[in-house]
Amino acid sequence: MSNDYLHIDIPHEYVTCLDHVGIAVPDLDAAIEWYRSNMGWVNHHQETNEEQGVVEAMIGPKDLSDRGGMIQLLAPLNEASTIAKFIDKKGPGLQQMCLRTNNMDALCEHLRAQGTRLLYDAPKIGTGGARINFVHPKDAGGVLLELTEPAQ
Ligand code: CMX
Repeated sequence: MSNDYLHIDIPHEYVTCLDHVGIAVPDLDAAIEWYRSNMGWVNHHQETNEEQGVVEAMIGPKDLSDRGGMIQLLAPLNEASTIAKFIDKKGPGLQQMCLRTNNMDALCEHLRAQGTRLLYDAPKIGTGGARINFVHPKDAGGVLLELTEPAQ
């Protein structure tokens, strides 16, 4: 495998778009209903991720053909959940921003080479089987930055 990506300054060919922003919510159904009745957005995908301690919904406009970023509503599965801790500490609200990559391994190598801290040594499984990792908020200007490589 080529190591060329270690020598580039900006890995623009690997980071393709803003995928979603994640909002911590105490009540998933109530949050879905708020976006339906106020914005007309619908729930396109819902799943439980035990490892991440969340039940989540990906919401967006009904017609996704003109697709921009979506909103991920994140409710805690239990008190030990990252989302439960976030809500306890800061209250409900914006918890993360997620950028999409087409090459998670190359991007993570590049970030580590810059001294940027990633939360996981190896990507974990996120929404719809995507490979995910996170940049620590202290290394990303106070934003918890998720990276996602969608499943093929
Ligand atoms: N956004 C911005 N800053 C955050 C943050 C967030 N979501 N969460 C924590 N921080 C800040 C804290 O305020 C703290 O800052 P100060 O030291 O100035 O107070 C600092 O980061 C470290 O906080 P901490 O208390 O040491 O660590 P936490 O226990 O709060 O954990 C983190 C923080 C990022 C390691 C944890 O939230 C994590 O592992 N996140 C990744 C997993 C995740 O978020 N899963 C849910 C979503 C799943 C999905 O998207 O699929």
